[in-house]
Amino acid sequence: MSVSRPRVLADLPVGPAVLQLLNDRVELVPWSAAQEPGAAGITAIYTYGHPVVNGELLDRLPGVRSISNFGVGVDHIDLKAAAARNIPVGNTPGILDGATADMGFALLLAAGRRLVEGDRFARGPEFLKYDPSRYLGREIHHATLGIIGMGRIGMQVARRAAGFDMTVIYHNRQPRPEAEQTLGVRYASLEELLKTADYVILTVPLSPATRGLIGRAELALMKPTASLINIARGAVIDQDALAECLQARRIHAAALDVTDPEPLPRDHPLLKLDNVIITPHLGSATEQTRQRMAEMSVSNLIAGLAGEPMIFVQ
Ligand code: 8YV
Repeated sequence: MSVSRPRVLADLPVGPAVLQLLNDRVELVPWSAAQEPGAAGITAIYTYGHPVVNGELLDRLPGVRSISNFGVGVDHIDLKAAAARNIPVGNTPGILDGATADMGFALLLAAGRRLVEGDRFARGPEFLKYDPSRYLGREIHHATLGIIGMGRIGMQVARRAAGFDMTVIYHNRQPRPEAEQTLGVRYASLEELLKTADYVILTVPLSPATRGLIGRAELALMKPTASLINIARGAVIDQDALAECLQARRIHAAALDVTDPEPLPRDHPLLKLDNVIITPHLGSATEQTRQRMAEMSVSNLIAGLAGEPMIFVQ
């Protein structure tokens, strides 16, 4: 006798680690199933990647009792709309801070030292003779790092910066005295941070307050030798303004692990520039961290389907 499995809406495919943990306990149905007759039989949503969950979608899925997100950022989910319908949202907080901070630091090093440009050149036909005057970058050690967003990931970035003898300043909605004490970082206004830092790294969640936080005016405050690193969300930066700024070489470089949209249209101006590094949202992309994210998000999904409270919540 076949037992019917709970139907879970997911932006497929969800990846082997998740599938293995689910072990056929649920029936994953594609996002398009929300538009079809039978949508009422869907009892949970599993967000892998960043499919948008809004009130309109939830209204089409009256059977949904919980949402489980693979990842910590939940900006693609309308939390108010979920709360208004008594739908709990689980995510994977804490586990990916180290991996994401590592990636931020990798991008910082790569931007400062022109690693990707150098790699391209070293493989190309023009590299026929070593020339010590080529691809001079900017120093990282003893430089000033400005962290925008002193949350869990920002703090991990600050810890790494200490090993490079960097001076660390930060901007946050509220000053974080405990971070100042334990990490030796100093609070700065956004303006001071942008004017002072050699490296500006974005580690804020995307919210109405942070959307477009770095626009033309903010980029204009940055030093011509400074680099901008984004491991938050693409929409925190006005990308048109950034492309103009990089085209005119008004800052040293940018390194973006996130863009808006993701991926960028293949003809986007940012993709044509040599002073920008773009990676395909690899912040938490280590085997270990993504495995743990799969475990946490599947635990949340199973708990939600059983009508139990989410285990991991922001
Ligand atoms: C995730 C992320 O891999 O957790 C987050 O907020 O940005 C990423 O590291 C991504 O959300 C997967 O969907």
